[in-house]
Amino acid sequence: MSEIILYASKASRSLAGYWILEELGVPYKVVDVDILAGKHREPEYLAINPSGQVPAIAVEGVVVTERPAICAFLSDRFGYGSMAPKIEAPERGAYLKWLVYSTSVIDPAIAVYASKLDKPLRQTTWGDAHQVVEILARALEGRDWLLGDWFTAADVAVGAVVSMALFNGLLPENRILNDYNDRLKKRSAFQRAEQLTWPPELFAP
Ligand SMILES: N[C@@H](CCC(=O)N[C@@H](CS)C(=O)NCC(=O)O)C(=O)O
Repeated sequence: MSEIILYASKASRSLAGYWILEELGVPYKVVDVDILAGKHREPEYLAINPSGQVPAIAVEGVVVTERPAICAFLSDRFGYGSMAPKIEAPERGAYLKWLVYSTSVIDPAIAVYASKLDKPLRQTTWGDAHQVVEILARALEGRDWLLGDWFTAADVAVGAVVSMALFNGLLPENRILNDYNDRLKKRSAFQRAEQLTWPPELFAP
């Protein structure tokens, strides 16, 4: 098995990195890039990710950053045909769309909503948070996952963003999205990832 390294910091968006690795069930090593201690700004880590952000992964020395790219790369490599629809599968198009949507549309919409500037924005490449929630709710109505019965890495990429946003009250309330989040949280891989991202000692008095 290839050596997989996950660069992660506690209480961060590293959740997505842990989660996809736990879903794939592959062994991996964690390098703690403690953001609070400023490790993400040290030259050793900037050589891995010049943005100084976590998560990042390295597989046999090949570095991948950005959560949807990490989800796509690992799933093609270790879950092709299961966590990632194959290239010829009709589901591949929607799969790629949701992967990209997770951080190119949902993330900025959340940032604007959180900043209380939530109003129609012109000349941006994403919609507002209300539109995002409506689109996700429409896609998930009557279905467990974004591709219907098929749980894929797209649910990890989108789910990690949505789940953290809902926890922090940074998306408008929606029953379908809440139910989706409940289903995500029941997955054992999600629960392990959550424990690794927010270990109990973080909450010790
Ligand atoms: N675009 C990145 C964003 C990751 C991100 O925002 N990571 C935060 C942790 S929650 C970070 O590393 N922040 C440190 C910094 O920007 O200085 C991705 O999708 O992976």
